[in-house]
Amino acid sequence: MLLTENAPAPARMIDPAFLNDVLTGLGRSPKATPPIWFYDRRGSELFEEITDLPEYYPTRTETALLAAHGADFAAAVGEGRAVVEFGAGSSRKTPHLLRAIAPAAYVPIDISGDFLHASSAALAAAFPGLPVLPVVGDFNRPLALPGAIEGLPRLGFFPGSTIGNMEPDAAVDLLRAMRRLLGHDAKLLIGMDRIKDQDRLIAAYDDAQGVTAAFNLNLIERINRELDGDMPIADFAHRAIWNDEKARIEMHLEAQKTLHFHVAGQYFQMDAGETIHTESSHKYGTRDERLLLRAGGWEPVKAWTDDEGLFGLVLAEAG
Ligand code: AVI
Repeated sequence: MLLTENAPAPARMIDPAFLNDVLTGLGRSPKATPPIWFYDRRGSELFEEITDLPEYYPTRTETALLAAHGADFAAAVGEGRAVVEFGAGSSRKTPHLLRAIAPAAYVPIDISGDFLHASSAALAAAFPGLPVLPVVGDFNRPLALPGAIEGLPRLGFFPGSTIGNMEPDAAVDLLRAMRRLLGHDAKLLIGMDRIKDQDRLIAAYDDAQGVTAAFNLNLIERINRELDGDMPIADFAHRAIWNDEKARIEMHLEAQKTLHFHVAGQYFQMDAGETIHTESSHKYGTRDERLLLRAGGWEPVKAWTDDEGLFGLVLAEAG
């Protein structure tokens, strides 16, 4: 049962937030752009391909955890909650949780209306009788939950280690905002990628088939197409670096020679070897993940991991 309260935003020619982030990011030193801009249609397709790569363990590991521990989730969470998923539900992960805990409603929140409505329709078809209430919006900004779940206890669901793409201070702010949105008796099930062997991490972000490189370089295609840019894509190379001090994989686009280009009429220059830092993917140890949750107003109560300890799924209660 798909119930829509919010209409998708109308399509625009130039997204002013994208323009502002790119011009500001290319103007600073070192250059950096926020990772949200990877996800145009092509970027989203490439990300889906990444999740199937042999080197990219997070998606299959987390999905296997969700499939394996349904009885535990049901015991810890109980029936009749409203599940609020931060991000459009994935057809691979979300059904495992919904089947296990028999929720009273399902509310996926995503900034991309098209993607959200497609995934919501698929989940509504798979769970007849479950009210599915998609909310189009940016969960990094204040938003309202549908009136239909008023009074229901909530379970926040934030899989995929998406929290890892945020700087730790922004991650704490988001956890606090989730805590406020979900209420005092809420629980949160969150996926976090663990710190591990450096070679394994780098391979996951620099795969042999070059899909992650294409995903990173697609940002340049998007800037050229949507922001009237002339960035020479062939003169950039994908780099994935482990930053040990900050416990994160960084993706960069490295200039292969001195470059001169324009974006929206503004001139930029890059030296050979200079990079644009396009994404950080923070990895958390078992203590770090608990510390992060507590700082965000959540008390961790249980955690599940795979045999190799690659990925953590943590259940926390509103603190
Ligand atoms: C979406 N996010 C959790 C992915 C990650 O692993 O940080 C994005 C990604 N970037 C490169 N590969 C995957």
